[in-house]
Amino acid sequence: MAKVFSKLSSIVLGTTLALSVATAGDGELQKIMKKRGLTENDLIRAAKTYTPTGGRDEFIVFSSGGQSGQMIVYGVPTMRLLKYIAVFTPEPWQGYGYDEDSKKVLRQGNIRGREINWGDTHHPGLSETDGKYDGKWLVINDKANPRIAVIDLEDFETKQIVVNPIFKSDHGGAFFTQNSDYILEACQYAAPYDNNYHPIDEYKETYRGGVTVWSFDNKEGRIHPEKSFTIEMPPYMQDLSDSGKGVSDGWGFTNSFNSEMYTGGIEVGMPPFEAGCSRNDTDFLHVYNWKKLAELAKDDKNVKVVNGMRIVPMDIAIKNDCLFLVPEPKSPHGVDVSPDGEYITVCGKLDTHASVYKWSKIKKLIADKKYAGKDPYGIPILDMKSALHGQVELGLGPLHNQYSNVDGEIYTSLYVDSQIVKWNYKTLKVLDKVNVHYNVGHLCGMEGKSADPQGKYIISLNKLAIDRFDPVGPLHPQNHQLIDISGKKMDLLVDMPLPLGEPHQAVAIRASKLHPKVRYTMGTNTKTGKPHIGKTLAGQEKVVRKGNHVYIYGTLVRSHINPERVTVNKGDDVTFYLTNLERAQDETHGFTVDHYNIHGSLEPGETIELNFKADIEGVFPYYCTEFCSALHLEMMGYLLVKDPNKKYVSAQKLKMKTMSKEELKAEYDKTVATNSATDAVIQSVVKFLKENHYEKHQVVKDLVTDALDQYGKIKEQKAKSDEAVKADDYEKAILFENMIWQYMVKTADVGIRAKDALVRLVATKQSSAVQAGERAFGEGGCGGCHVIGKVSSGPDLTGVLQRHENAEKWVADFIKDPASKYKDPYVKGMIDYFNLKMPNQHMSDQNIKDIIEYLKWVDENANLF
Ligand code: K7E
Ligand code: CUA
Repeated sequence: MAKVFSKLSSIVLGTTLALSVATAGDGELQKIMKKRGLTENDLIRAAKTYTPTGGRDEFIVFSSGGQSGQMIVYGVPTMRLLKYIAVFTPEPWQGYGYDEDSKKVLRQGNIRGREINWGDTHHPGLSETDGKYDGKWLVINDKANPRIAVIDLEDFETKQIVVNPIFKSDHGGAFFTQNSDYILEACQYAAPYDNNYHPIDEYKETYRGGVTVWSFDNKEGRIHPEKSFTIEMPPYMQDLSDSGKGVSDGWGFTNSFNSEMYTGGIEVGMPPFEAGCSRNDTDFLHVYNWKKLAELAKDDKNVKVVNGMRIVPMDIAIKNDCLFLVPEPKSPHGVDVSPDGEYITVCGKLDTHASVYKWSKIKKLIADKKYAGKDPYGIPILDMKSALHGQVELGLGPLHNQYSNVDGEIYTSLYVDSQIVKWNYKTLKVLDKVNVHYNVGHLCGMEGKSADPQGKYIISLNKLAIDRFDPVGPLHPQNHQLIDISGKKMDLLVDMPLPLGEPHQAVAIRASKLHPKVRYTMGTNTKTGKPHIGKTLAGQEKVVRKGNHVYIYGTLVRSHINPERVTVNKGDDVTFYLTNLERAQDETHGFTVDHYNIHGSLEPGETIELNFKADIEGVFPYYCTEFCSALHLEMMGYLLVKDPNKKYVSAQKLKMKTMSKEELKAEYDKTVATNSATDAVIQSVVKFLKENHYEKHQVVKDLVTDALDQYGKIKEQKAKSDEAVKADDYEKAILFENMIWQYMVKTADVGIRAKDALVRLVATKQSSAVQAGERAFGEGGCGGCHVIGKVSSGPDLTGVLQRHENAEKWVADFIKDPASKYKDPYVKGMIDYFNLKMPNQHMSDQNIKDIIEYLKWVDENANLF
């Protein structure tokens, strides 16, 4: 309470308590460099990545969260973590897996009736229009339990999980086709399509790989399994994939690493998989016409159905010229299609070369039916040499590629050499190499796998951190390293440890393409986007019993939960339907009932459902789990669970001393007086807002709506207070007056934010010098004593340039060397009045010049302060 009051008094009195901060003088930078052992290059790198408070990033990265089954969101170039998105794994902060609606999404991922509560996420994909990222949907695969999840980029929540019913693992997904009609998901470890036992000796006959082509609705953001199909492929252990684009649109490309069809067996005296899978010099790049196959798959004649999945058998695909193999250096990993779709680069882990295939050559070989042979399943094999544009020696362990905005430019990770190579896939020339820390896997370029790569940065997604960071035990974080690629030479800027799982692949998109919402329509089920069956508005709160099931229709708004007391019988089923009534940005409330293992996160406007059986007797506090307001701790209630078969003896009532009526009346008067003082502040803000036509600015309008929303609740409380006074119940009246004060504080809080925002908008535009001046004013600590528009612990500076002759010079001299003017009668008077001397803040001449510009701007807009 004390904290709130001091906040309010600062609102009422208009004073700001700030401490002055020493400015960085000229020698300061040198001092810090010396102390921290920084070079000039370090400073340049810092300047390229550092973003002052309030600044935003240019790109947003969505990284797989590896074994955490989640996704990681961070910004570039700051490498600041922004969010973890819960996908295949329960995540209590977001309530994911702890409230009913998110559980429904998570449970779509059950496999053969079993709940699976983790995932091994590998490859995120962003939805595309014409091969360019459209910022609408994000998908990711789970390698361990072959599944694909769809995340809505309007709210960064997982909306759908689809299980692949015939694969036993997947890896080469999730890859959108260029207009997001389909998502490709390639199998990894070959296995029988059905769920039965098949001896491994029958590997060649009964084990299969393949690529599932999931039908996707880019408007609605959902996969439609019934419109999807799988292309049967040999058990070659399909690996990474990519979908064609531009000239190769309609086709898909998938690597494989076990064309030997080796089946291991250390225990029966065979060499391990790793030896047997790399015996041949080449494996196969699978080239398939998914577009034509999608048409064929619509006809029941062309498919067989296993576990509900429509499968196009190999012979149908072969007969229709839809499936081909091209040899590729053994045990490859990444396959990446160029922005125009003409070049397909394959990197082999065991080969030091990158192999660049040319789509027009492959196409011609297919059209001419020029086959070098057939594999044991009858799939035509194209001649490797004739399909190749060329090969380039890059180094040890090339894995994955990304593109930049420069034509022909490609970046490849070298796992064994721990390097990134920049080269040209058209001229086949190596251009530059940079060392990264240990063992890079994927690379993440800025929209680097779209038809419109942006260049600027590449992120090296390293597998090992080893000694890079402060030790945190034998399990180390992963290390993402940001590399500037805008110059001729690559320049490694900064490291970021990622402590959640192994992020295999990450995708980056321009931040300007994302438009997430700040609130939901009131009462939304966020998982379906539809009104929630438990939607409850203010005044509709109720508790309904139906047999042994108690339904609570409740609401949350700063700072109370309605209802605050719920009593049920032991053994009852309990359902909480809760709606967050807030409209204000970032006013999330959390909700839990202690001991019952439930938790919900309610974003503004969201309704959630929480279910449990009240199977233990007792008193269970429930509360809001987000520090949502000054009175967040008070945002609570009690669930009382009593045993209907038990007799409870009432406890002896303690005699408590109470206040006299006079004392109560005095407290009531004091509270009322505080309220009217607060109201006066609110009215002055409202007057300002109206005079300056706040309604013309949507941002401010939203804030004012939030503020008035709170203010509007006062009337009802006032009526209750007056009623209590009439009934001579001052105790109750004080409580209602306190409630009024709560609403006023909230109104004033948002109102002042609105005012600040409006001032920014209606004031004359700040030149860059004015902006620099304002920054220097703030960072230099001037605000510690001077508040624009108010007398604070120093004089108001509005009009300061009118107060002196030749004022610009006067003020500049004064800032530069205050002591030189301490004897000036005017300054002396000020010193006596404020009992403070203007200190020397060691401002640079440039800072001072900018501050003068800022003060001129202040004068121009004096009416606003
Ligand atoms: Cu780790 Cu793409 Cu699954 Cu390569 S993958 S590194
Ligand atoms: Cu709502 Cu804390």
